[in-house]
Amino acid sequence: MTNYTDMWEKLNLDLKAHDSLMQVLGKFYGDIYLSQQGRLKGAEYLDFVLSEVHGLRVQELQDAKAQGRKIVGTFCVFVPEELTLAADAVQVGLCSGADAGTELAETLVPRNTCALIKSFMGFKLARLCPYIESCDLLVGETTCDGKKKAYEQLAEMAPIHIMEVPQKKDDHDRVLWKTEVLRYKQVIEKLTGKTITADKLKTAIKTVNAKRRALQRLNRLRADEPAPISGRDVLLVNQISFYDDPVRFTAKINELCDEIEARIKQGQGVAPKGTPRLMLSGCPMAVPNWKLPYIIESSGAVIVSEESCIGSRNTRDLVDESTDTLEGMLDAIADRYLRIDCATFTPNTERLDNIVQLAKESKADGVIHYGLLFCQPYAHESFKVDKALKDAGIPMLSIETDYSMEDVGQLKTRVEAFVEMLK
Ligand code: BJ8
Repeated sequence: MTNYTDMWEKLNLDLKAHDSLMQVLGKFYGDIYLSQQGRLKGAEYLDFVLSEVHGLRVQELQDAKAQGRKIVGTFCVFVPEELTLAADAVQVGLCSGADAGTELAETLVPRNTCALIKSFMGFKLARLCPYIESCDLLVGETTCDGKKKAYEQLAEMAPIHIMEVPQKKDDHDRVLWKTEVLRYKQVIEKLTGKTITADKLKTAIKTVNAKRRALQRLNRLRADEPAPISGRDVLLVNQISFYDDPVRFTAKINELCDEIEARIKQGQGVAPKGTPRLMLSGCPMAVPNWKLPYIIESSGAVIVSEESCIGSRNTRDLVDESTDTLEGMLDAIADRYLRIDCATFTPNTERLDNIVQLAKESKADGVIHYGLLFCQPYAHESFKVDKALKDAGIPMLSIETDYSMEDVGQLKTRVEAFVEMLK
């Protein structure tokens, strides 16, 4: 096994704390993932990427930097990866799903801040994340108040550009958003010293769309009955999509889909026919936030879809590929990203329609609405989601939690009761 200690040292990680984190993560992964029965062969790619999460991929980033490429870290699906790639930079997602550095984070953000924000602040402050330490630029965005204010603190520690995401989707909001897309184009061009041409942007749009198409294909296939792949594995696929090389990732996911197609032909699944099928909806589950999926799938149900930014919300819409002019492509990018139905928008009625549609398409028997504790936007919308699903005849259970393990027993009892009711 390659020793990455020198690399981590150069990145100024706290080696001792990092070692402990890796040990916990390895055990957690073993318990939740490697214990699964009937996994697909293609899941070996997932296991490999995860086993090298702070190793090989980080090494690749250092190699890219040595060749003059820049690394851009993001916290939200509003940052257009197409522009980052067209400027020959690498984009990595930095949303964090682990309880790490929380005490340090709470010296800069209020205690009643969601776990996701505390996590990325904690990772930075405790020097635990080789990705954030590899970044030449962080890109934040004006979505929820918690993130906005946390970025002000982060700006004291690292170079950061903030994209202004509008709160509404009227015509003048579209004008603002297009301006922000253009502003990001200038920022990334300045960072990399490369001009984004129509040809480069076209290629980048195709690359990112291909990644989304592979994930859409995976989502269509898993709608089959019996479910051919576990929700845990698909969540992992979505999590990995934020930091693996996009071309390699797309090829691997398409291979996985080929294998699933063969499995479907043989009528095989990860759980017997008739197993209650659940959809997850709500806040993103960043790696290694696998707590709730594990609870659900060890309570006699299988997860068949995720209405979340680390799920369908990020893959549902493609950038229109029909235009060849630079201006036309920038418009297509602005339009595609403004279709994201994040709960920070008001109103956000399209999310309700999208949830009902996805629940039907994935043949979900019920929905679990997942809110991170102290996340106001998603907690508010959970009431409307409940009503929309009730009107469609689909039962919903609302769960609020964080990254700690203290409530596992209590959550399991509630999930088991919900699954029993669906039976
Ligand atoms: S587009 S969902 S990735 S903002 S959970 S930090 S909302 S308090 S993550 Fe998100 Fe972009 Fe929207 Fe998607 Fe705030 Fe809520 Fe925390 Fe959240």
